Amino acid sequence: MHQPPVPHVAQIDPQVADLINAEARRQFDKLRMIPSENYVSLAVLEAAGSVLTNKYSEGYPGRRYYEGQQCIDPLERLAAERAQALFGVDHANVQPYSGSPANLAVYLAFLQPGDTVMGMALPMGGHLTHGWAVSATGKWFRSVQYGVRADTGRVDFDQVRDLVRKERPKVIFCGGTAIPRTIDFEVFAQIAAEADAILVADIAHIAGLIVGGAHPSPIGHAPVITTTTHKTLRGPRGAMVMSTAEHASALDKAVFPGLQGGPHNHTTAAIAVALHEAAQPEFSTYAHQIVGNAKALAAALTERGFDLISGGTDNHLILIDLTSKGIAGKPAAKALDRAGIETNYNTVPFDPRKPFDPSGLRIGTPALTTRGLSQMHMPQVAAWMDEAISAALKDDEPALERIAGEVSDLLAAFPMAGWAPA
Ligand code: DSN
Repeated sequence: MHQPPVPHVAQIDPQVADLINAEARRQFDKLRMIPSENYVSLAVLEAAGSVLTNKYSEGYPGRRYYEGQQCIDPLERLAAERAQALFGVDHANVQPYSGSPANLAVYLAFLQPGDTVMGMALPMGGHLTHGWAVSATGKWFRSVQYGVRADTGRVDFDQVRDLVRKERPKVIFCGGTAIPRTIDFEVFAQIAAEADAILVADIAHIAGLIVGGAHPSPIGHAPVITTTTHKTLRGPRGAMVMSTAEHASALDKAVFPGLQGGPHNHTTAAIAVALHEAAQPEFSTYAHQIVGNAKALAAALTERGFDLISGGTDNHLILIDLTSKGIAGKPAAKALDRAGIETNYNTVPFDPRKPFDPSGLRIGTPALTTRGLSQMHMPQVAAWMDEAISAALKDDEPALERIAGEVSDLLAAFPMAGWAPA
Protein backbone atom coordinates (compact mmCIF):
# COMPACT_ATOMS: atom_id res chain seq x y z
CA MET A 1 0.00 0.00 0.00
CA HIS A 2 0.92 3.64 -0.39
CA GLN A 3 3.29 5.04 2.23
CA PRO A 4 2.23 7.10 4.15
CA PRO A 5 -1.04 5.08 4.07
CA VAL A 6 -4.21 6.81 2.87
CA PRO A 7 -6.95 5.32 5.10
CA HIS A 8 -9.08 8.46 5.08
CA VAL A 9 -9.04 8.68 1.31
CA ALA A 10 -10.00 4.99 1.25
CA GLN A 11 -12.95 5.67 3.54
CA ILE A 12 -14.22 8.85 1.85
CA ASP A 13 -13.30 8.10 -1.76
CA PRO A 14 -12.29 4.49 -2.41
CA GLN A 15 -12.01 5.07 -6.16
CA VAL A 16 -9.23 7.62 -5.67
CA ALA A 17 -7.57 5.52 -2.94
CA ASP A 18 -7.52 2.51 -5.26
CA LEU A 19 -5.81 4.55 -7.96
CA ILE A 20 -3.24 5.96 -5.50
CA ASN A 21 -2.41 2.49 -4.20
CA ALA A 22 -2.27 1.04 -7.71
CA GLU A 23 0.11 3.79 -8.84
CA ALA A 24 2.35 3.17 -5.82
CA ARG A 25 2.45 -0.53 -6.69
CA ARG A 26 3.15 0.27 -10.35
CA GLN A 27 6.08 2.47 -9.32
CA PHE A 28 7.37 -0.37 -7.14
CA ASP A 29 7.16 -3.02 -9.88
CA LYS A 30 8.44 -1.03 -12.86
CA LEU A 31 11.95 -0.10 -13.90
CA ARG A 32 11.30 3.62 -14.09
CA MET A 33 13.68 5.06 -16.66
CA ILE A 34 12.12 8.38 -17.65
CA PRO A 35 15.10 10.68 -16.99
CA SER A 36 13.01 13.49 -15.48
CA GLU A 37 11.38 11.25 -12.86
CA ASN A 38 12.51 9.98 -9.49
CA TYR A 39 11.30 8.66 -6.11
CA VAL A 40 11.08 11.27 -3.34
CA SER A 41 11.70 10.40 0.31
CA LEU A 42 8.94 9.82 2.83
CA ALA A 43 9.92 13.10 4.47
CA VAL A 44 9.32 14.97 1.20
CA LEU A 45 6.02 13.13 0.70
CA GLU A 46 4.86 14.02 4.21
CA ALA A 47 5.76 17.70 3.83
CA ALA A 48 3.99 17.86 0.46
CA GLY A 49 0.87 16.30 2.01
CA SER A 50 0.74 18.63 5.02
CA VAL A 51 -1.80 21.25 6.18
CA LEU A 52 0.35 23.92 4.57
CA THR A 53 -1.85 23.38 1.53
CA ASN A 54 -4.59 25.26 3.45
CA LYS A 55 -2.77 28.60 3.52
CA TYR A 56 -2.68 31.54 1.12
CA SER A 57 0.51 33.63 1.14
CA GLU A 58 0.53 35.98 -1.85
CA GLY A 59 3.63 38.14 -1.64
CA TYR A 60 7.00 37.39 -0.09
CA PRO A 61 8.14 36.85 3.53
CA GLY A 62 7.43 40.03 5.52
CA ARG A 63 5.41 41.50 2.61
CA ARG A 64 2.24 39.42 2.30
CA TYR A 65 -1.30 40.29 1.28
CA TYR A 66 -2.81 37.82 3.78
CA GLU A 67 -2.39 37.59 7.56
CA GLY A 68 -1.41 34.46 9.46
CA GLN A 69 2.08 34.01 8.01
CA GLN A 70 3.80 33.27 11.36
CA CYS A 71 4.94 29.84 10.14
CA ILE A 72 4.94 30.33 6.38
CA ASP A 73 7.35 33.29 6.36
CA PRO A 74 10.15 31.44 8.19
CA LEU A 75 9.46 28.35 6.10
CA GLU A 76 9.84 30.18 2.79
CA ARG A 77 12.96 32.00 4.08
CA LEU A 78 14.40 28.63 5.14
CA ALA A 79 13.78 27.06 1.72
CA ALA A 80 15.30 30.06 -0.09
CA GLU A 81 18.34 30.18 2.22
CA ARG A 82 18.94 26.46 1.76
CA ALA A 83 18.81 26.89 -2.03
CA GLN A 84 21.21 29.84 -1.86
CA ALA A 85 23.67 27.91 0.28
CA LEU A 86 23.45 24.70 -1.72
CA PHE A 87 23.83 26.25 -5.17
CA GLY A 88 26.02 29.18 -4.06
CA VAL A 89 23.71 31.88 -5.45
CA ASP A 90 22.86 35.34 -4.10
CA HIS A 91 19.13 34.92 -4.47
CA ALA A 92 16.57 32.12 -4.77
CA ASN A 93 12.85 32.38 -5.41
CA VAL A 94 11.15 29.10 -4.47
CA GLN A 95 7.62 30.06 -5.55
CA PRO A 96 7.40 29.03 -9.25
CA TYR A 97 4.76 26.34 -9.63
CA SER A 98 6.91 24.38 -12.05
CA GLY A 99 9.61 24.69 -14.69
CA SER A 100 7.55 26.41 -17.39
CA PRO A 101 6.36 29.24 -15.09
CA ALA A 102 9.92 29.62 -13.82
CA ASN A 103 11.14 30.14 -17.39
CA LEU A 104 8.22 32.44 -18.21
CA ALA A 105 9.29 34.61 -15.27
CA VAL A 106 12.62 35.10 -17.04
CA TYR A 107 10.81 36.44 -20.13
CA LEU A 108 8.66 38.76 -18.06
CA ALA A 109 11.66 40.04 -16.10
CA PHE A 110 13.94 40.83 -19.02
CA LEU A 111 12.03 40.99 -22.31
CA GLN A 112 9.21 42.86 -24.01
CA PRO A 113 6.94 41.01 -26.46
CA GLY A 114 8.72 40.77 -29.79
CA ASP A 115 12.21 40.91 -28.27
CA THR A 116 14.71 38.30 -29.38
CA VAL A 117 15.36 35.21 -27.28
CA MET A 118 17.59 32.30 -28.12
CA GLY A 119 17.39 28.70 -26.99
CA MET A 120 18.03 25.16 -28.09
CA ALA A 121 15.38 23.84 -30.47
CA LEU A 122 13.04 21.30 -28.87
CA PRO A 123 13.88 18.45 -31.29
CA MET A 124 17.58 19.09 -30.63
CA GLY A 125 17.15 18.61 -26.89
CA GLY A 126 15.82 22.00 -25.72
CA HIS A 127 12.55 22.81 -23.96
CA LEU A 128 9.25 24.23 -25.19
CA THR A 129 9.81 27.38 -23.12
CA HIS A 130 13.18 28.09 -24.70
CA GLY A 131 11.37 29.70 -27.64
CA TRP A 132 9.86 26.74 -29.47
CA ALA A 133 7.22 27.87 -31.98
CA VAL A 134 4.11 26.29 -30.42
CA SER A 135 4.91 27.76 -26.97
CA ALA A 136 3.92 31.27 -25.90
CA THR A 137 7.67 31.91 -25.80
CA GLY A 138 7.90 31.24 -29.54
CA LYS A 139 4.65 33.03 -30.41
CA TRP A 140 5.08 36.24 -28.42
CA PHE A 141 8.84 36.67 -28.74
CA ARG A 142 11.22 36.60 -31.68
CA SER A 143 12.86 33.26 -31.19
CA VAL A 144 16.18 32.11 -32.59
CA GLN A 145 16.98 28.44 -32.14
CA TYR A 146 20.27 26.56 -32.12
CA GLY A 147 20.98 22.86 -32.26
CA VAL A 148 23.60 20.16 -32.18
CA ARG A 149 26.13 19.13 -34.79
CA ALA A 150 25.04 16.23 -36.98
CA ASP A 151 28.43 14.54 -36.72
CA THR A 152 28.87 14.75 -32.92
CA GLY A 153 25.38 15.18 -31.49
CA ARG A 154 26.83 17.94 -29.29
CA VAL A 155 25.95 21.64 -29.13
CA ASP A 156 27.07 23.43 -32.27
CA PHE A 157 28.93 26.36 -30.70
CA ASP A 158 29.89 27.75 -34.12
CA GLN A 159 26.18 28.05 -34.90
CA VAL A 160 25.45 29.52 -31.45
CA ARG A 161 28.19 32.16 -31.90
CA ASP A 162 27.12 33.04 -35.46
CA LEU A 163 23.46 33.38 -34.46
CA VAL A 164 24.27 35.51 -31.43
CA ARG A 165 26.41 37.89 -33.52
CA LYS A 166 23.73 38.17 -36.20
CA GLU A 167 20.51 38.15 -34.16
CA ARG A 168 21.69 39.87 -30.92
CA PRO A 169 19.30 38.05 -28.52
CA LYS A 170 18.62 39.75 -25.20
CA VAL A 171 18.33 36.42 -23.40
CA ILE A 172 20.04 33.11 -24.18
CA PHE A 173 18.90 29.82 -22.65
CA CYS A 174 21.28 26.91 -22.26
CA GLY A 175 20.22 23.52 -20.98
CA GLY A 176 17.27 21.39 -22.00
CA THR A 177 15.43 18.12 -21.71
CA ALA A 178 17.28 15.65 -23.91
CA ILE A 179 20.94 16.55 -23.62
CA PRO A 180 23.18 13.56 -22.81
CA ARG A 181 26.38 15.61 -22.54
CA THR A 182 27.95 18.10 -20.12
CA ILE A 183 26.77 21.67 -20.68
CA ASP A 184 29.72 24.01 -21.18
CA PHE A 185 28.43 27.02 -19.25
CA GLU A 186 31.74 28.85 -19.66
CA VAL A 187 31.58 28.87 -23.46
CA PHE A 188 27.90 29.90 -23.41
CA ALA A 189 28.84 32.77 -21.06
CA GLN A 190 31.65 33.96 -23.36
CA ILE A 191 29.28 33.98 -26.34
CA ALA A 192 26.48 35.70 -24.38
CA ALA A 193 28.93 38.42 -23.30
CA GLU A 194 29.61 39.30 -26.96
CA ALA A 195 25.98 40.43 -27.31
CA ASP A 196 25.46 41.68 -23.76
CA ALA A 197 22.81 38.99 -23.48
CA ILE A 198 21.64 37.53 -20.19
CA LEU A 199 22.60 33.88 -20.02
CA VAL A 200 19.98 31.69 -18.37
CA ALA A 201 20.99 28.18 -17.36
CA ASP A 202 17.96 25.88 -17.23
CA ILE A 203 19.40 23.13 -15.04
CA ALA A 204 16.12 21.29 -14.41
CA HIS A 205 17.51 17.92 -15.47
CA ILE A 206 20.92 18.19 -13.85
CA ALA A 207 20.30 20.21 -10.66
CA GLY A 208 20.90 17.17 -8.45
CA LEU A 209 24.07 16.29 -10.35
CA ILE A 210 25.38 19.84 -9.91
CA VAL A 211 24.65 19.87 -6.19
CA GLY A 212 26.26 16.45 -5.84
CA GLY A 213 29.37 17.51 -7.74
CA ALA A 214 28.72 15.22 -10.69
CA HIS A 215 28.25 18.03 -13.25
CA PRO A 216 29.95 21.47 -13.49
CA SER A 217 28.02 24.35 -11.97
CA PRO A 218 26.72 27.36 -13.92
CA ILE A 219 27.51 29.66 -10.98
CA GLY A 220 29.86 32.41 -12.10
CA HIS A 221 28.82 31.90 -15.72
CA ALA A 222 25.02 32.28 -15.81
CA PRO A 223 23.56 35.16 -13.77
CA VAL A 224 20.12 33.53 -13.93
CA ILE A 225 19.39 29.87 -13.23
CA THR A 226 16.06 28.09 -13.42
CA THR A 227 15.33 24.60 -12.26
CA THR A 228 12.55 22.25 -11.40
CA THR A 229 12.90 20.54 -8.04
CA HIS A 230 11.62 17.06 -8.85
CA LYS A 231 14.12 15.54 -11.25
CA THR A 232 17.66 14.61 -10.16
CA LEU A 233 17.23 17.04 -7.23
CA ARG A 234 14.65 14.56 -5.89
CA GLY A 235 12.17 17.00 -4.40
CA PRO A 236 8.45 17.67 -4.94
CA ARG A 237 6.92 18.93 -8.19
CA GLY A 238 8.01 22.57 -8.13
CA ALA A 239 10.68 24.97 -9.35
CA MET A 240 13.06 27.74 -8.39
CA VAL A 241 14.57 30.79 -10.07
CA MET A 242 18.00 31.70 -8.78
CA SER A 243 20.15 34.69 -9.68
CA THR A 244 22.79 37.21 -8.83
CA ALA A 245 21.68 40.04 -6.53
CA GLU A 246 21.42 42.33 -9.57
CA HIS A 247 18.49 40.42 -11.07
CA ALA A 248 16.70 39.39 -7.87
CA SER A 249 14.08 42.11 -7.77
CA ALA A 250 13.08 41.84 -11.45
CA LEU A 251 12.69 38.06 -11.15
CA ASP A 252 10.73 38.25 -7.90
CA LYS A 253 8.31 40.77 -9.41
CA ALA A 254 7.93 38.57 -12.48
CA VAL A 255 7.01 35.48 -10.41
CA PHE A 256 4.62 37.47 -8.20
CA PRO A 257 2.60 39.47 -9.07
CA GLY A 258 3.66 39.12 -12.71
CA LEU A 259 2.68 35.52 -13.31
CA GLN A 260 1.45 33.74 -10.25
CA GLY A 261 -0.84 34.11 -7.27
CA GLY A 262 -0.27 32.40 -3.94
CA PRO A 263 2.72 30.10 -3.60
CA HIS A 264 2.03 26.44 -2.85
CA ASN A 265 3.29 26.37 0.72
CA HIS A 266 3.12 22.59 1.06
CA THR A 267 5.45 22.41 -1.94
CA THR A 268 7.74 25.04 -0.41
CA ALA A 269 8.03 22.86 2.71
CA ALA A 270 8.81 19.79 0.63
CA ILE A 271 11.41 21.74 -1.37
CA ALA A 272 13.04 22.80 1.93
CA VAL A 273 13.19 19.16 3.04
CA ALA A 274 14.60 18.03 -0.30
CA LEU A 275 17.28 20.74 -0.17
CA HIS A 276 18.20 19.61 3.35
CA GLU A 277 18.54 16.05 2.04
CA ALA A 278 20.60 17.25 -0.91
CA ALA A 279 23.04 18.96 1.48
CA GLN A 280 23.96 15.64 3.13
CA PRO A 281 27.21 13.90 2.10
CA GLU A 282 25.36 10.82 0.79
CA PHE A 283 23.66 12.96 -1.86
CA SER A 284 27.00 13.28 -3.63
CA THR A 285 27.31 9.49 -3.70
CA TYR A 286 23.83 9.28 -5.21
CA ALA A 287 24.65 11.92 -7.86
CA HIS A 288 27.85 10.18 -8.93
CA GLN A 289 26.07 6.81 -8.93
CA ILE A 290 23.46 8.19 -11.34
CA VAL A 291 26.23 9.07 -13.79
CA GLY A 292 28.07 5.79 -13.19
CA ASN A 293 24.89 3.86 -13.91
CA ALA A 294 24.15 5.87 -17.05
CA LYS A 295 27.65 5.32 -18.40
CA ALA A 296 27.48 1.58 -17.67
CA LEU A 297 24.06 1.36 -19.30
CA ALA A 298 25.23 3.33 -22.34
CA ALA A 299 28.19 0.96 -22.76
CA ALA A 300 25.95 -2.12 -22.48
CA LEU A 301 23.45 -0.70 -24.98
CA THR A 302 26.22 0.20 -27.43
CA GLU A 303 27.54 -3.35 -27.19
CA ARG A 304 24.07 -4.52 -28.21
CA GLY A 305 24.08 -2.33 -31.31
CA PHE A 306 21.97 0.58 -30.04
CA ASP A 307 22.74 3.91 -31.71
CA LEU A 308 23.20 6.51 -28.94
CA ILE A 309 23.04 10.21 -29.80
CA SER A 310 26.53 11.68 -29.26
CA GLY A 311 27.82 8.13 -28.77
CA GLY A 312 27.11 7.94 -25.04
CA THR A 313 26.45 10.07 -22.00
CA ASP A 314 28.15 12.30 -19.43
CA ASN A 315 25.13 12.64 -17.19
CA HIS A 316 21.90 10.86 -16.22
CA LEU A 317 20.36 10.68 -19.69
CA ILE A 318 20.69 8.53 -22.79
CA LEU A 319 19.00 9.36 -26.10
CA ILE A 320 18.67 6.42 -28.48
CA ASP A 321 17.97 6.60 -32.22
CA LEU A 322 16.10 3.35 -32.86
CA THR A 323 16.18 3.59 -36.66
CA SER A 324 18.90 0.94 -36.93
CA LYS A 325 16.79 -1.42 -34.80
CA GLY A 326 13.94 -1.19 -37.32
CA ILE A 327 11.41 0.25 -34.89
CA ALA A 328 10.15 3.76 -34.09
CA GLY A 329 10.24 5.28 -30.62
CA LYS A 330 6.54 5.04 -29.84
CA PRO A 331 5.97 1.33 -30.46
CA ALA A 332 9.26 0.61 -28.68
CA ALA A 333 8.27 2.67 -25.61
CA LYS A 334 4.87 1.00 -25.50
CA ALA A 335 6.38 -2.49 -25.73
CA LEU A 336 8.99 -1.64 -23.10
CA ASP A 337 6.23 -0.44 -20.80
CA ARG A 338 4.46 -3.79 -21.20
CA ALA A 339 7.82 -5.38 -20.32
CA GLY A 340 7.95 -3.40 -17.07
CA ILE A 341 10.40 -0.77 -18.35
CA GLU A 342 9.04 2.78 -18.36
CA THR A 343 10.64 5.17 -20.89
CA ASN A 344 9.46 7.93 -23.17
CA TYR A 345 9.58 8.19 -26.92
CA ASN A 346 11.41 11.30 -28.06
CA THR A 347 12.61 13.07 -31.16
CA VAL A 348 16.28 12.75 -31.98
CA PRO A 349 18.28 15.56 -33.62
CA PHE A 350 17.38 15.91 -37.34
CA ASP A 351 14.54 13.43 -36.84
CA PRO A 352 12.74 12.75 -40.12
CA ARG A 353 9.68 11.54 -38.16
CA LYS A 354 6.99 13.57 -36.34
CA PRO A 355 7.24 14.49 -32.60
CA PHE A 356 4.24 12.28 -31.73
CA ASP A 357 5.77 9.34 -33.60
CA PRO A 358 9.52 9.99 -33.44
CA SER A 359 12.61 7.85 -34.02
CA GLY A 360 14.00 7.98 -30.53
CA LEU A 361 13.74 6.79 -27.00
CA ARG A 362 14.83 8.88 -23.99
CA ILE A 363 15.97 7.00 -20.90
CA GLY A 364 17.77 7.86 -17.69
CA THR A 365 19.06 6.48 -14.42
CA PRO A 366 17.91 8.82 -11.57
CA ALA A 367 14.97 6.72 -10.35
CA LEU A 368 16.67 3.36 -10.61
CA THR A 369 19.68 4.80 -8.78
CA THR A 370 17.46 6.04 -5.95
CA ARG A 371 16.03 2.54 -5.85
CA GLY A 372 19.54 1.19 -5.20
CA LEU A 373 20.55 -0.33 -8.55
CA SER A 374 24.21 -0.02 -9.50
CA GLN A 375 26.56 -0.60 -12.46
CA MET A 376 26.38 -4.38 -11.97
CA HIS A 377 22.67 -4.32 -12.91
CA MET A 378 23.05 -2.27 -16.10
CA PRO A 379 24.02 -5.12 -18.49
CA GLN A 380 20.82 -6.90 -17.43
CA VAL A 381 18.76 -3.74 -17.98
CA ALA A 382 20.26 -3.37 -21.47
CA ALA A 383 19.56 -7.04 -22.19
CA TRP A 384 15.91 -6.66 -21.16
CA MET A 385 15.55 -3.57 -23.35
CA ASP A 386 17.09 -5.37 -26.31
CA GLU A 387 14.92 -8.45 -25.81
CA ALA A 388 11.76 -6.34 -25.40
CA ILE A 389 12.43 -4.45 -28.62
CA SER A 390 13.07 -7.71 -30.50
CA ALA A 391 9.85 -9.08 -29.00
CA ALA A 392 7.96 -5.96 -30.12
CA LEU A 393 9.15 -6.50 -33.68
CA LYS A 394 7.76 -10.07 -33.56
CA ASP A 395 4.56 -9.22 -31.65
CA ASP A 396 5.82 -11.62 -29.00
CA GLU A 397 3.61 -10.65 -26.05
CA PRO A 398 4.62 -13.67 -23.91
CA ALA A 399 8.26 -12.49 -24.08
CA LEU A 400 7.23 -9.02 -22.91
CA GLU A 401 5.26 -10.57 -20.03
CA ARG A 402 8.22 -12.74 -19.07
CA ILE A 403 10.53 -9.70 -18.98
CA ALA A 404 8.00 -7.75 -16.88
CA GLY A 405 8.04 -10.63 -14.39
CA GLU A 406 11.83 -10.71 -14.27
CA VAL A 407 11.99 -6.93 -13.80
CA SER A 408 9.52 -7.05 -10.94
CA ASP A 409 11.37 -9.98 -9.33
CA LEU A 410 14.63 -7.98 -9.36
CA LEU A 411 13.01 -4.80 -8.03
CA ALA A 412 11.31 -6.67 -5.16
CA ALA A 413 14.71 -6.62 -3.42
CA PHE A 414 15.00 -2.81 -3.68
CA PRO A 415 12.61 -0.95 -1.36
CA MET A 416 11.05 2.35 -2.38
CA ALA A 417 9.75 5.25 -0.33
CA GLY A 418 6.05 5.47 -1.11
CA TRP A 419 5.05 1.81 -1.22
CA ALA A 420 5.32 -1.05 1.26
CA PRO A 421 3.64 -4.44 1.52
CA ALA A 422 0.25 -4.14 3.31
N1 DSN B 1 8.75 17.32 -18.91
C1 DSN B 1 10.14 17.52 -18.62
C2 DSN B 1 10.97 16.36 -19.02
O1 DSN B 1 10.46 15.26 -19.01
O2 DSN B 1 12.12 16.53 -19.34
C3 DSN B 1 10.64 18.77 -19.21
O3 DSN B 1 9.74 19.76 -19.06
